[in-house]
Amino acid sequence: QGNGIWVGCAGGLVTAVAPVIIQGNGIWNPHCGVEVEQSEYEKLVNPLIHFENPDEPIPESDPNDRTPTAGLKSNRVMSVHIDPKIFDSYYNGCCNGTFWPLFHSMPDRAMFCAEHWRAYAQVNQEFADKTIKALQILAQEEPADSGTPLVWIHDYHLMLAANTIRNIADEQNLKFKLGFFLHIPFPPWDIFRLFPWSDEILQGMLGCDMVGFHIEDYCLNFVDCCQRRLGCRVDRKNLLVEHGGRTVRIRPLPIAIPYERFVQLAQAAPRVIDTKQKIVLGVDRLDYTKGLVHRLKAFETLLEKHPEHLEKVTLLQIAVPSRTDVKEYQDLKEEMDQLVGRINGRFTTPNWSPIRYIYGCISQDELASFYRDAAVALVTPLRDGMNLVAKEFVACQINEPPGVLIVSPFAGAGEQMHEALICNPYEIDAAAEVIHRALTMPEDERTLRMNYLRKREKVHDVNYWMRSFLKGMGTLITEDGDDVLP
Ligand code: GDG
Repeated sequence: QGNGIWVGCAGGLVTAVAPVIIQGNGIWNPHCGVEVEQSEYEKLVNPLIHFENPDEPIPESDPNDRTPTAGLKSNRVMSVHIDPKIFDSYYNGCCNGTFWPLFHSMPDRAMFCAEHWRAYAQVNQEFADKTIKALQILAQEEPADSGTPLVWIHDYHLMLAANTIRNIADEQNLKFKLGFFLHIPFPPWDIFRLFPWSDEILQGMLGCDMVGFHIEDYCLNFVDCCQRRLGCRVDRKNLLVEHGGRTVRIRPLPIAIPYERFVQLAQAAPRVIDTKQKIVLGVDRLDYTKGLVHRLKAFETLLEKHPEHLEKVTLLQIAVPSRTDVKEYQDLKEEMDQLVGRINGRFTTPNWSPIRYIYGCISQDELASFYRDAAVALVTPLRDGMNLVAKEFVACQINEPPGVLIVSPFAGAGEQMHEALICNPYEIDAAAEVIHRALTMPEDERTLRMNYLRKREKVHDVNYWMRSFLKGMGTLITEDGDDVLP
């Protein structure tokens, strides 16, 4: 950890948002880890608000500084200093111990704790205060005709901040637009209402002009909660919620990937996998929402029921360490270690092991090579906001004939990527059959399905997502003056 940021952990929000922010010379609030190459890091010029490491205050900006954290030394940086104990209650407690499981519809794993909630409210307040300061600075600096500043808040870590920002900024007559994007699912009303302070979350998010979710189901869940918990007037067809005398727009904006970048990575990546064997690939943060235990069991069932795959097919599972301070995650690691050991012990022969398990983070080049050369990708979360791995796999499938994508209907990606094989991860026997079908699918069917999948991701890439959000906010005017959603 240096200057309050962590380098080296992988995650969807970072992979999706950081490149567009870097390209756009924009602002970035890297409070939960950034994984970018050093050369890209140097271009990360204007991070605005981030957590400060109290032991290492941010030095003055030096234009000749070429170190990885140079971006953070810009004088545009504003730090949010959080006491480590509060941070623990906020991040490991409320964010990852409560919201993460609850919003993934796994309430039995969620803890409800007033102290964690207070820490969450405090951190959100501090982010809001810094944002107000930033708006004040912009108001003094910017010429009057330079447009309205956009505050774009990301994810479940900051669901209260918008309402606070709006109240203070309105009082001070500051010009701004407020947008929010949630990277995880928004749960149905019946799950959401389990959280004792759920009304405050809704009010927090309704401080925005527009709230974006990956898919329409999450939008409808949110609209439903606003109506049933707060009594708001809502328009389900047009996804509008009336609150505090304003109309808040709710939008499905499926996140995507930098498609061309992954194609290029796949073109350049060296061959790592021995192609004599068919590889079934899994790439996930080690998280209980990703369905890894179910997946290993489905693969075991495949080997049991279809012994023709013995010594011919290998499951290559990358599991990136994640939230290692949280007990649930430590327990999952233990369970995975045991399960991999048991299945390998059961089927391994002198020349072959059924599962290759990498617990760690690999380089993007190596990842692209795996994506390109795998015969099947298994994207089978129990619940997932979107899932970028499914999209990255498709982008990297440049070999002829291509491989097969298997995706869970409980991921946002499963809602969008209709040409993939759909697989319910809870149904172990059926999942094994889907893997068998993928491994034995005729070449022309594989090609047909993959062509459709690739076409969609190519057109609807992460820049399209970004532009759609900005258009929805009315902050992006295209050449023909059109500022409505595509
Ligand atoms: C959240 C939501 C939503 C993984 N292993 C390695 C590695 N990765 C990268 C992948 C991908 C990212 O991590 C994982 O993204 P996902 O979307 O699959 O999942 P979350 O981290 O849970 O992301 C999710 C996303 O936000 C965006 O809105 O899609 O639903 O949960 O980009 O490539 N990268 C490298 N080495 C690895 O070993 N370099």
